[in-house]
Amino acid sequence: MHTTALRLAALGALFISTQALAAELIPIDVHRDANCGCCKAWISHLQDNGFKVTDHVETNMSEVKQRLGVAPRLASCHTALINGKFVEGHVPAEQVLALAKRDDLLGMAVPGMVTGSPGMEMGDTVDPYQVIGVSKDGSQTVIADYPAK
Ligand SMILES: [Cu+2]
Repeated sequence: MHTTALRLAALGALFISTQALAAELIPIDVHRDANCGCCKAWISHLQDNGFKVTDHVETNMSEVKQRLGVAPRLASCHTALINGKFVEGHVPAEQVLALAKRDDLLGMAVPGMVTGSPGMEMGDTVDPYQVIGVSKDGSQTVIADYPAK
């Protein structure tokens, strides 16, 4: 009887931890072009880092970027949306997490398609890049430098 009770307790604990794990996944919407391979690689990077991605295949990404407030000079391939804020391009997951908590920002971007950014891996090559934050007044600031110094 003792053993059964212990087993049940163990099962209960297992169930609760699985539930907690599922609840901790962070929802994010990703808009991308159908033929974008590196966009899919970036989605995998998010999924590997605890995000639950809703994938939107678009026919007109420039219209999506305009609607979400991404300035043309910050543009990359895909555009994501988290807590009402945009994530443009191959932004590392740790920065996306930070953005979710930053209510002073409209969004952040890694402009272009930088070799070595998440989803743009090519061997060991990492070109330097910056994560740019866009404030509500439209001003832009450097949030982070990669590779980390
Ligand atoms: Cu890309």
